Formats: sequence, C-alpha cells, structure tokens
Amino acid sequence: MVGGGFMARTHAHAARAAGAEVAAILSSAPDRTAQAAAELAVPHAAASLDELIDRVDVVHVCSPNRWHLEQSLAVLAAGTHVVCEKPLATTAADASRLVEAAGPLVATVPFVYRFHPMAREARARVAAGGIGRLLTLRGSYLQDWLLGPGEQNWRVDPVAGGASRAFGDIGSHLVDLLEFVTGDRITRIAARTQTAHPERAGAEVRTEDAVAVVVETASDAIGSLLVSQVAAGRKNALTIEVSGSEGAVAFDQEHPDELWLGGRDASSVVSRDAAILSADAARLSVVPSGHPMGYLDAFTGFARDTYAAIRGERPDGLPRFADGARAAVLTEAVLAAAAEDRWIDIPTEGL
Ligand code: SOE
Repeated sequence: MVGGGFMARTHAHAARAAGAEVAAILSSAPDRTAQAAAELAVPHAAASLDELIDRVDVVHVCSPNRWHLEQSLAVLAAGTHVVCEKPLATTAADASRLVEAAGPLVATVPFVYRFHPMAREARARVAAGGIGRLLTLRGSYLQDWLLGPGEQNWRVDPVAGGASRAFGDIGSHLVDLLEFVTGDRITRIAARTQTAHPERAGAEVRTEDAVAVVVETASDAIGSLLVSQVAAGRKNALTIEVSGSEGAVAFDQEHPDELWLGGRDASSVVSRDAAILSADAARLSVVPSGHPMGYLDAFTGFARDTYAAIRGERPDGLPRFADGARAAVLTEAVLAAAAEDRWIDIPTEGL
C-alpha cells in the first residue's frame, strides 16, 4: 500500500478479503508510515517506494492525486502490477502515459461502483435490450463534506488534487458508471462549474465544488449530470437512471442491493437475489439475499477481479488504466466546456 488515509485503509481491507497479504506500506513520512503500519497491522513499514516494490506482487497507489503518475510509472517500470486510485492522473496526457506504460501488466483503477451486483444487473438488462433504444441518461453524485467554508482537504488544492476537484474526484465515478451500464459513449459535453466558497481556511479556492453537465452520446441519447461536494444532507449519493423506448433502470449507490425497473404501465424495485440475477451480477453477489452488501464488498469484488487478472484470468468489467484515462479525458472536457462556454467533442476512437 502507498498511502495512509481512508483509501489505504479501504484497499487494505479489500486486499485481505480478496485473499492477499498486505506485506508493506509507505506513507508520506516515516512517522506516518509507522503509524499506518501499526493501525493497519502491516508487517513492514517501507522506507522508500523502491524498497516497497521489491517486496510485493502488486502495489496499490492510494496517495494524493499529484503522486499517481510518478509512483505508478515507477511501479510499472519495475515490472510490477499496479492498482492506482482515481483520478488516475491530474491531466489526460499523464493518464495516457500511464496507459502506455502499463503494457501487458495488470493496471487497474478502483471504479468500484461497477462491482455492486445490482449495477451489473442494470448493465446486463440494458445489454439484453431490456430498456429498448436508449433515450436519456440522468446521473448525479452528491456529497456535503465540503459544504462549510472552513472545510479543507488536499483535494481542494489544484496542485495536490488536479485542476478539477468535484468532477475529478467523484464525477469520474459517475461517468464511468454511466458508460459502463449503458455501453454507450459520451460524445459531446456542455458544462457549468461552481465554486461555493472563494476561500477555505484563509486559502483561495481554485477548484470547483459543483458541476452541471449536459451530454450527448454516440447512440444519440441525451443526458444531464449533477456533481457536487456541497449538497447539504447528501453523503455519497451516486444515482443513475437510464431510460429507453421500452423501460428504464435506476441504481442508487446508497441502496445498492436494489434496482428500480421503470415501465410505462408498471414499475418495480427488485432486490438482490442471485437466483434471479444475470450471471455476472450473481457472480458478485457473495452473500445470500437479505444479508446486505455494500461499499466494502464492492471494493473487495474489485480487488478479487484485479488479482484474478494477475493470475491470467479475464474477469468481465474490470476497470483498467484505459478506463481511468477515459474519465480523465471527460474531466478535462468538462472544465474546458465550462471555461470556454462551448460544447466540447469527446474522442471515442481507440476505445
Ligand atoms: C471523497 O469524495 C471520496 O472518498 C472519493 O474520493 C471516493 O472516490 C468516493 O468513492 C467516495 O468519496
């Protein structure tokens, strides 16, 4: 593990639940590394990235965004597999460098919401024609942990976190999940950004708190997205609704064991039950119905599939560096669309 915060803790839990041994950890300074090693019961506190790489089969990069490029490049250069947190890099160009550097190594990005069984079920139903011709997409990802002007975090700083904050941090999950579930591609974007507080804790804020986006897709669907880290009362409210000529599906990350099926005459909510799920959703449904699954289980599913890929298997729907780079392209386009007050075309070739 590289990192010592919430994400390193989450990755360590997922790695262990997926059968790995967390052999070594490196945080931002020796005392923090020692503290993280003690808290997470990791046997070795590494003194450097090179030393850490030497001891492991795969490195999980959970450091602040500014380090993702350099650290992931170093891991890959050593011929070691890597999991790198999103946003994969702070620019689309850097993300693309990482895709190239990965070559045949397994290099994945934890777009973990793909690993909720009911998100997979939504994807399977859309792919099977269950909603007919795709017409509209609606998505939002709302949080409130940065609502107060006194709230501060490294993500607010464009040097540490990247030029986009709310979209890079959580909008990236939203576009990944929408494209994953629909199998469609966003081709054009118009956007507005908002910075709620010009200053936080005495420092000027140069990253956005909220973003509103209008999208068009390759299949001529249209959609709207709202992303905010200042949405009072919303904690981690990632919701998507995908509507077509024959029906609709909606998924809510805070109620991940359910899927809403919309119909003109009748709508219903189906609960997770492996007996009625598509094969890919059932594969990820690892406890019987009525026993709730959640965020940590999705993370574990991601880690399990990453390690399966390292063993040479080809698990369906594993988010790789190319998916991280795709989100980085969309993030940059959102910022450009807002700053230049115009529609931006999104390249889809090579996907
Ligand atoms: C904070 O906004 C955060 O931890 C994100 O960085 C994660 O990607 C998201 O899954 C939950 O919220």
